[in-house]
Amino acid sequence: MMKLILYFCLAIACLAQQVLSLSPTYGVGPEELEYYKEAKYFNCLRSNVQIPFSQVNDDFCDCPDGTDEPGTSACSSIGRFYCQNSGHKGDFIYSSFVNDGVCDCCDGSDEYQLKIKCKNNCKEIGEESRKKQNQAIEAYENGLQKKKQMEEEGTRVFNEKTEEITRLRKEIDPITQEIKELEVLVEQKKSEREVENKRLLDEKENKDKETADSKPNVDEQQKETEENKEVVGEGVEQPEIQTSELLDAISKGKDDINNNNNDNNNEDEDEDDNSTNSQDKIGRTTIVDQNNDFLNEDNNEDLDQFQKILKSFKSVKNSIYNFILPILPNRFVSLKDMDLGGLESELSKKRESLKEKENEIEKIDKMLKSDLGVNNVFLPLYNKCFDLTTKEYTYTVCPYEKASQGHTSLGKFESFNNNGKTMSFENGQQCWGGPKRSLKVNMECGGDNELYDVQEPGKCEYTIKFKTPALCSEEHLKVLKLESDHSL
Ligand code: MAN
Repeated sequence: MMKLILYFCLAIACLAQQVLSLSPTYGVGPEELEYYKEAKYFNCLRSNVQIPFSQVNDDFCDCPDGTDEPGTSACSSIGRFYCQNSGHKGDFIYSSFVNDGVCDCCDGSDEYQLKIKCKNNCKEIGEESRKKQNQAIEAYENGLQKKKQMEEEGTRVFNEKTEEITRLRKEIDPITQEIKELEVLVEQKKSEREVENKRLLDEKENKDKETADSKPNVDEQQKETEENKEVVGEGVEQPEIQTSELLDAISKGKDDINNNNNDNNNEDEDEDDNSTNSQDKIGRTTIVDQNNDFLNEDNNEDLDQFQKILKSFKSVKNSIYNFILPILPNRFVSLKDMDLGGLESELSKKRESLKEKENEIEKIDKMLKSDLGVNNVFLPLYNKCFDLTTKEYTYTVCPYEKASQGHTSLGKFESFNNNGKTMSFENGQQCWGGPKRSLKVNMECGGDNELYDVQEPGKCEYTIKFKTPALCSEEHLKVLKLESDHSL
């Protein structure tokens, strides 16, 4: 029994000896070493209390800030212990981890009471960590190079777009002027046509009246004339050939028909005259010689055939006419020589071209006025989209535009925040029992533009990380290199 008490006392003494013999600088970080130099008194570092220096690292917490026990766990809730970790990099752990039976420092210095035997594996860990650090530095340097390319591309595109918008703005004025002129011409043509139509109508009414007076069966003749009218292309005035006119020509024989066709061809060149001429002929050709050989019953079939051929010739001619006119360049057809259809088609082409240019100007203007970062570094991200596919969804982020989760909108681009490091997308699809969906894209330096690590920290409030060369900086590279040097 006496022996046991002796062993116990020895063990306590050994332990006390171990703690008591702890150097006052044990567990002190390199920046604070100077405050732990041997002296009569120790000034607690972060509180206005002075204690005898002999009480530093005596395993009893005296300073309210715990700074008198850097190497023990006595001030467990507030103190910090510094692991030297030679071969790797020094690090702080909570004082409560000291001598708790778990190896926290890679050099094992936190477990000096030998409750557990810790291996010093700082060298291996250090080598691995340096390898990773070097890779990170390499990736960063690569990112910085790509950033330069993005800046170059951004500035080039910015200048090109500035030139383009200047050119487009210059092109707007003459087109607007041309549209105004065309509008006037179209109005003119319309009123001319109205006048002409009215004149023709009056004239026709007069003729009909005259014919009615001189011939009782004029109604039938009139009906036949109406039936034989051609359906002409929209907006294009066409020569009318009356059946009676044809019959008249036929009654005079083939030569006359040829002449008549030639007349019609000439009329195509001046359509206003054409209409007048054909109307002129109405009255003159209404009487048909029923005894003409060519028109006897045997020849009715030939006549039908002939009329069909003439009709198809006219419709082919009309189609060609309608097709060619709109595509004929202006230098071949002067505006004042165009008919109403041609002018209207030209007007709508000009209006379309104006609209296209105005839209393009608006688009470019919006882009040039956006926050494109220093040296337009973000401009290469404009009009681009990036995807991240997880087990559940594909997330798409189109910087400056919109973001989505599959088909669900996560919002429209709102602004850059957090010193240009976060892109905010707001007002996405309403969440069931929650807010409208929104997304924060947190950017950091990387060798490529790439999304990763999507989270939904709040219901329908999403975050996603975006690696981009645009966020790499020379200053941060210096910090990385410094950290790497310190870890040696
Ligand atoms: C969908 C997704 C989820 C979201 C729920 C909310 O399932 O958009 O991200 O949390 O809706 O109801």
